[in-house]
Amino acid sequence: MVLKTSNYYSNNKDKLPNNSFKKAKFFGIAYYIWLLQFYMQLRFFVFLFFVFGLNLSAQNRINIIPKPTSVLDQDGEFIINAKTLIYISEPGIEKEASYFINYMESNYGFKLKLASGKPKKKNSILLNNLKTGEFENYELSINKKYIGITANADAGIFYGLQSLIQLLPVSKQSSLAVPCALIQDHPRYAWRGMHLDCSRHFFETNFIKKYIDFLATYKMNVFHWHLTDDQGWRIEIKKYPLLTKEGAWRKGSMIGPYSDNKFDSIRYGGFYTQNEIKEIVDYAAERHITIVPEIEMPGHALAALAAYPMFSCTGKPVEVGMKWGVETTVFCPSEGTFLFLRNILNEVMDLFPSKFIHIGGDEVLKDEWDSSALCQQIMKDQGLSNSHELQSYFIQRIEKIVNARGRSIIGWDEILEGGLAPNAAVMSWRGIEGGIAAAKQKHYVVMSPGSHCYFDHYQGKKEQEPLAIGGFTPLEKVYSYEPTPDTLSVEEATYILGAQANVWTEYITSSAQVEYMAMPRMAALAEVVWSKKEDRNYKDFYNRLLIHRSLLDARGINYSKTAFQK
Ligand code: TNX
Repeated sequence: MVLKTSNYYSNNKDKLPNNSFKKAKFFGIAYYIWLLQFYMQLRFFVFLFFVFGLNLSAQNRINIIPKPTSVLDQDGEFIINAKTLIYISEPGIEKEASYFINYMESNYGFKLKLASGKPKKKNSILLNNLKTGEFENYELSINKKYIGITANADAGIFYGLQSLIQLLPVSKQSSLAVPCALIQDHPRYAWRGMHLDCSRHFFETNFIKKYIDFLATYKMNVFHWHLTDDQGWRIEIKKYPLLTKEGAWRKGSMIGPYSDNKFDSIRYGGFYTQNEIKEIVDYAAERHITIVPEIEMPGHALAALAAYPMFSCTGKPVEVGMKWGVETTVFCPSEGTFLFLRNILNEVMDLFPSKFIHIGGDEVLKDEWDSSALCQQIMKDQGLSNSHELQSYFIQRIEKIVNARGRSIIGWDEILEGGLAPNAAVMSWRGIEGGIAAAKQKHYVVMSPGSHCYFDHYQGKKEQEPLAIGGFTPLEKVYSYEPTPDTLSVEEATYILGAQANVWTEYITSSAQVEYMAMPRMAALAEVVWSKKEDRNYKDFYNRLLIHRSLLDARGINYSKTAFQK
């Protein structure tokens, strides 16, 4: 308004008559008008400063990703130093407290102490678990004297600490100023997932832990660990040692673009021992992350069949895959195979306490089944009319094994074909249709469509990016994803557990490249699955991310800069 008036004034000033008397009179009036203008402009700038200036500084002070449900920026700061004491409301949350103590020690070099006795509200951090149920919400209250985190369960305390960590200055110093604020927060979805394919390329346990730490930073709670595929079996199974002795190693790998059809002849492989797996499961649990292991069947099973060829329909020897893609050699739906897979799954379930066990189910070529006399006989005996129904029969047999241990299966959306197993959850990857169909049938769904959730796709112009499988999924596109399709009724929508991004690694050969492909897209997805739908605003996210980058830099993460290059 004022700016407009000032333009108006300056425009009209030129039109005044050139007469000295009138000029003198004019200057008198003009002076007063000018004074008035000056006063109004001053008021306007003071107003701007208080309204937007303070707001801006609020935005700059609190840049948590994913955006919390509500943030009230308050005046002042709390200073954390070596004398700050941590109090816990009850013994259960010592592990959250020690997570924070360890974090502080390794990042800032001083060790906070866990205090006992009546909490003192002075230079202290009070962790208060109300223990009212398995909720993930928390309240983080920071004032000049103390910091309080109150939650209904351990997970909320952990998430409150993650928010606090994001508010700390990144540089190493002995007193750390944290802005005073009141933050109340809870997630939108129960399944906030990230996947990693460790078959096509193998990643050491230390990197798996680092990856789990990325998830923890963004309050993600499911790590989908893709452990078996055509190109390598990566989990030690005591009963079948050849799975890792032979199935974990390939003679060479495809190199360069798929169309070049070129290979190296370098023996490649690796696997996780059961002890390593236990350690990683515990590491994830300390960070409130459930690991959902994936054991692929009946397709993507070449590595297993290279070790135990008797479980394919032809029984012919095969080699661990060197080429990416889909193989015709798959598990045969024979009783021998079901026994083999039952023994494997039992060891898997001994290691992983997750409710869901991922059994794959995608891209099953039916060639061998169609030409197998045994398969024709099974179809006849079971009254199955086609090979899709045979696949459904296969999955239902596996479901019984998993359900017998009180667990549930989850599989890629192909498990809908030929009829969904009674208790199966569906991971929708070929678009969202599979997810919609499953939700309408009252089955749980995790959305992971290739269009928005495939982090093996390019995130920038192909010519400027390292070789990837294809596609185009830039940061903003990930951020725009809405996991609940609007075609579902309110009741059907309750079956959408959440969403997940997949990091397939055919073209991702190193852990540094995993970081590059996953970050910062993981941060965008975290906001999709955690924050309020109505709060989603790419510009606001992007501004917070610009500041958040310093944390990624401090942690030495090889995140992609593509989204920041304009
Ligand atoms: C399809 S997603 C696959 C994977 C590949 C991926 C590459 C899914 C269930 N199957 O085997 O690695 O595409 O983007």
